Amino acid sequence: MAKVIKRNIDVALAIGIGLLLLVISIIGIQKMVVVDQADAQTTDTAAVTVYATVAQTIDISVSSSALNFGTLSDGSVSATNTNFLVKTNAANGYTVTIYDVGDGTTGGLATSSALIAAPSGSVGSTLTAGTQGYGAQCSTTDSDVNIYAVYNDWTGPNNVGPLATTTNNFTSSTSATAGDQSALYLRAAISATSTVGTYEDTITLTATGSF
Ligand SMILES: [Ca+2]
Repeated sequence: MAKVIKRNIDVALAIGIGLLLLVISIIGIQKMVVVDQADAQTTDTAAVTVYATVAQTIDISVSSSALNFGTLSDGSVSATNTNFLVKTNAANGYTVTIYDVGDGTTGGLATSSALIAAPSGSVGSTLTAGTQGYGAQCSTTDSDVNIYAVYNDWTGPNNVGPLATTTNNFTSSTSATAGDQSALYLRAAISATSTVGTYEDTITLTATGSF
């Protein structure tokens, strides 16, 4: 009888020890779980690098692509004009040059056989009624625009600058612009004996950026 009781006590003790070990291990696991929660990553980042390019741009346009002096008279100096606009992101500005077709060799208003010549080289002239002549001038109210001296006499007495089949500097600026506006003026005069005909010239303005 005493042996049975002792065995039961041993069994109960073994079960008790077993339960105690079980509780201890559960507590241990819980602690491990708590440690894992403290280390858990709840945010993360990913970086994206973005690239974009701004290209060099320059644009020149004229408000009138055809000008007409009408019928010239030996009693007056005739004039006509068009505005031109330069846009560029060139940080150091731009230069505008001018050249014309003339008779293919010399600048001027031409027919297939006659020429009302413009001044050549880098020197201008002053037109007078009754004497053949032709040439270009520039005017602007834009303080950013520099007009090369030989073309900067619009307020003078019928002054004109040269037009040639090779380029002359016309205007310039030292900064980028969303739109610098100036005006190309042309003047022409004839004599009493100027050759009859329909005269024509083509003038090209070229803007070159200083990037
Ligand atoms: Ca301007």
